[in-house]
Amino acid sequence: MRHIIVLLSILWPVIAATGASHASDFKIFNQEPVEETRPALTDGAHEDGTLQTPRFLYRFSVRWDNAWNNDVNHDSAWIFAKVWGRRADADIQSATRSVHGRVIGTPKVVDNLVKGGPDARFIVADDKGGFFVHTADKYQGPVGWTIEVEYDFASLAEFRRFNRFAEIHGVEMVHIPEGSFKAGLVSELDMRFAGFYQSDHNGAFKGPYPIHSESQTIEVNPNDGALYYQVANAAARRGDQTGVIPAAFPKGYNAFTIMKYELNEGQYAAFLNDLEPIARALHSGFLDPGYADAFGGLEIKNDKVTSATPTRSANFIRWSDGLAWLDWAALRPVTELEYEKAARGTDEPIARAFPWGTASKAKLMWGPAENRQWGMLDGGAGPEALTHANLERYGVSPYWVFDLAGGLWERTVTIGDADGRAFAGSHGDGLLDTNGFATNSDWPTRVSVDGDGTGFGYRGGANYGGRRLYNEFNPHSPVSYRTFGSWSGNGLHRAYGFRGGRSAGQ
Ligand SMILES: [Ca+2]
Ligand SMILES: [Ca+2]
Repeated sequence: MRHIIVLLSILWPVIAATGASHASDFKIFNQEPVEETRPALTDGAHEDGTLQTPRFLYRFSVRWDNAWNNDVNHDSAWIFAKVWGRRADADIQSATRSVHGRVIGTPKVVDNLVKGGPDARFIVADDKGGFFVHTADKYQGPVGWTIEVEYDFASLAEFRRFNRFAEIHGVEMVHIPEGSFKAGLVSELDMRFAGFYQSDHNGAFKGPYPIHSESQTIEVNPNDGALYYQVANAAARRGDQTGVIPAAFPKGYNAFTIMKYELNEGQYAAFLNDLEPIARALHSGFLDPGYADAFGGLEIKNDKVTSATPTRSANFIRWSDGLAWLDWAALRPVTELEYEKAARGTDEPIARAFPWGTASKAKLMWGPAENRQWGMLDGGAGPEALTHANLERYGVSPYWVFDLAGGLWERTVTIGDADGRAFAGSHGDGLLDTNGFATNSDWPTRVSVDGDGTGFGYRGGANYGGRRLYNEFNPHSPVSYRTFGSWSGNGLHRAYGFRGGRSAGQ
């Protein structure tokens, strides 16, 4: 027996969107349920005996300004849903108050919010943990669509009827197309920065290292043709100089997506507000006394984590916090090699180049603007005026990814130790352990909350504010520099943030 209930909006709180017009003006709004289909309360099965799981049709609008689809690539939004409610069974152990929505079928556009704007194209993840939406046509400019999508909440039965509501989340992403590229140093003069290179038979520099296949296994050693790097004195920060990078390790050859901007305060606050109190406390680095002096905007008001600067990059984020957010959002961390691909593109690399393709910052106008939300420092046109000829002005990579150098440090899975090399690129499933930590077994999760760990490192440099001298890591690093590429420091810091990605087409 099937019951179809058309619900009144009044039963379902509509979640206000966060968003402002700085680095990102992305917003999701007008969320509402359309129709719910649920099993009979008594048997939960179809008349033919097959199991019927609860599901419902949901409608929301999404909008952002600097969307594009051009000859190089396109941007997109990764959309996922959480359903909240009071659990019927108080004994169920979970760090989150929600369950993760699984997409049924393909979403559809019911209204185009931009007059003359492009059609939308949807790519639903293989694991149904969310979907991408991007412009179907060649285009650059604002996009907005009202979308209907059906979710199958496999564990929805845990929740009391009428005592639940869905919350749709979105993250701006950039598609990095499949293709070969060269990783590492272009000049042997830079070997002290621990960048990768192709070794000769003696461990000496032969040139950057070519990545030509996702399935290649990469030997790390000082032999002819292998990948190698120098570690100088601070070995633990730079890597073990050995091992084999297996076929499963994401190398940046296959297409993938990476977040367009660093994780921001609004996105992280939404995550914290979905955690039960103990898990929330374990991921609330912003409660550290040092945060007040750290350019951070997260605070607690009426028992909710909130920010007056939701599009500002979130700092005081530990690696373990970032992994938890990625698992919750059904994304995954990116690797050092993916970082270099996203930051460099497929052109012949230039020595000491930043992601914008030159070794200069003379034209760079993107940085800490109003309230330390990254924007145009000269008040000029924003990212809507991006072209392939003005990358340096906006500090973007050839794929138009923002702040891969500068902003906050990029945390990436390292090739420099065994835990990093074991990463196989699995995606988060929206479910966390009882303390709110990521659960993927191939992710480098071996960290203590306030200590160091293994399996990850730091790339791209960061803006430390006015107190530190400018150097190779403040506020921007050239793409190939990896002096801290294997330093798995998990501490809280004003210059430490996060960014993740997802394999494309999965
Ligand atoms: Ca950065
Ligand atoms: Ca998980």
